Amino acid sequence: MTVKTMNTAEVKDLLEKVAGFNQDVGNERVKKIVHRLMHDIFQLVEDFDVTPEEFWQAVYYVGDLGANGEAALLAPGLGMDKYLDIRMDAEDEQAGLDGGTPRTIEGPLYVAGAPLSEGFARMDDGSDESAETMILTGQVTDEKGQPLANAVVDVWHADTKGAYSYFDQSQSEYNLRRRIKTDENGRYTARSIIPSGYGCPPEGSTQALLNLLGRHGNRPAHIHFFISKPGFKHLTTQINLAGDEYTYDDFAFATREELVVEANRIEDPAKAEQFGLNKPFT
Ligand code: MBD
Ligand code: FE
Repeated sequence: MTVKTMNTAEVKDLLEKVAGFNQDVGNERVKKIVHRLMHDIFQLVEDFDVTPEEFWQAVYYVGDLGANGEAALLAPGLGMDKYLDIRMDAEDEQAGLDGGTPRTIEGPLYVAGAPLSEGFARMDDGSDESAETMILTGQVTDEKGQPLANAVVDVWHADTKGAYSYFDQSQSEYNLRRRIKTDENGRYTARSIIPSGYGCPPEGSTQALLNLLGRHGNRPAHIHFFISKPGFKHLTTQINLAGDEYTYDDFAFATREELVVEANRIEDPAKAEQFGLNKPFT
């Protein structure tokens, strides 16, 4: 028994007033976008016969989502971050900017201002004795493959419980977050611990909606990177560790084939030492 009200003069007039079309102040782009947004929400109410109870449930859901700080967590779960990435890829392709390490989403757990060092950093504070040591090393190059010295590699990742410092108050400040400047060969090395995958808070708003969609809220073990150098395009990316149950089933849709890496276990202590195992904390 759907009633049709969307295209009545009364609703059209309401939408125009809501978006401030009859005011000659304000921001034109915001007005147009809010007009379209409210139009589409009203249309959805009409098309799905959304009841007032369902409507208010949705409004309170958004309130709760904000109150528990999960707006930027639901966004990747609903594919929004990945969608923007797909758009940026298409833009790059159009501009002829192909090749190199592909981008993927930033996620909601970056913290600016991590300790900065040159060439090498130890990222973990040493407090987790059960953790397995991880050596991360790489080279930053320009689009022609020429090494880039003094690029900043900003790395962040979770601990063995899948938790990130700052958001997890039990970790020390900037634990598992570092900025490393590449050396004269464009190289950087970090000593850290192997992270576990992230899972959405089980009692949170994001997981509540995912449950209704029949979806899990897990990410595979991963390591985030920003790569930057003045005069060059900023790269936001991650690597995903191969062999994780969620490597190809990420709730945030961030995995890309080229970003899946096998970790090699180094058993020989002499070989491990080459990677700076006994260097001091930086
Ligand atoms: C994460 O650690 C993350 O990287 C993303 C994209 C979403 C939630 C948690
Ligand atoms: Fe993450």
